[in-house]
Amino acid sequence: MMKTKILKTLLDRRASGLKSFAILIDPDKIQDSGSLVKLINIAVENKVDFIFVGGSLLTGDNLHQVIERVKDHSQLPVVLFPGSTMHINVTADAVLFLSLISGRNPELLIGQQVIAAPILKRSNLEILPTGYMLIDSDNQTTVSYMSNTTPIPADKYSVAVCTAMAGEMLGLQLIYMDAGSGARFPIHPKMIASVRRAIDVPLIIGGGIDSVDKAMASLKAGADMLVVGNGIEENPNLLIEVSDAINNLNQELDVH
Ligand code: 1GP
Repeated sequence: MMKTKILKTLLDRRASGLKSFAILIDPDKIQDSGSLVKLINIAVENKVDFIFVGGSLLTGDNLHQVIERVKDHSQLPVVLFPGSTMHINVTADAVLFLSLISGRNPELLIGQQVIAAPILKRSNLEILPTGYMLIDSDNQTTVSYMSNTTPIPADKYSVAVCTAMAGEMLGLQLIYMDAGSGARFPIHPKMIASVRRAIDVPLIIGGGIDSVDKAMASLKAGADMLVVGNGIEENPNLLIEVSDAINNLNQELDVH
C-alpha cells in the first residue's frame, strides 16, 4: 500500500464533499472472535470506510489478534487510534499520529511522538498527522483522565476554532474532535460548523454518537468522517443505520 493512500482518499473525498464512516473497535471490549467476525462482516456489507482500532487504555493483549481478524475477513483499511506508544502495531495500515492539541500536556503534544518516531519510521504504516481535540461532554472520559488534560469547554466555540486553526497552521493534516468514548453528549453541531468554516483539512468527529439523528447532525454541520464505537457495541443496527444515512448523503452528492 502506498504510504499516503488513506490521507489522499480523505482529501479527495473532502474535495468532493463525500462523507466517510469509521467504526472504532476497542480490543478490550471484544468478547470472542465470533462476534468480532460478525461485526467485520456487517461493516463490509454496509460499506464502512475504515476500521479504527484502539483506545486510551488497553488492558488486554489482543490488539494484534483483532487487527489480524479484520485483515483475514476484509480489505478494510485498519487505522490505529493509539492511546500511547505501547499501542503501535505494524500490521495495521495506518496510524493516527495524534497530537493532543486541546491539552497542555507536553508528553502528549510531542513526548510520545518522539518515542514513536523511530518505530514508525521503520514500519510500513501510513502516518496520519492528526490534531486531536477533546471536547467536554459533561462527564469525565477515560481519555481526559488518562491524558491529564482539560477538554475544551463544550460551549467555547472560539477556543475550538482557534485550536483547530493552529493545528492546521502547524501542518497537521487532519483534525479529530472527540467528545470521548461513551460521551454523554456528542459535540454540538454549532461547534462543528464553526470549526469547519475555519479550516480546510478533513474534520473527523467522534464521541457519543449513538443515534442516526446525532450522526446526521454532525455530518450536516460539516464532519467529513464520523467515528462510532460504543453506540455500535450497544446497538449493532446503528452501524447499518449510520452507514445507510452516509451512503444516501453521498449518493445525493454524486447525483447533483
Ligand atoms: C472515541 O470518538 C471515539 O474516541 C468514539 O466514541 O465510543 O462514544 O462512539 P464512542
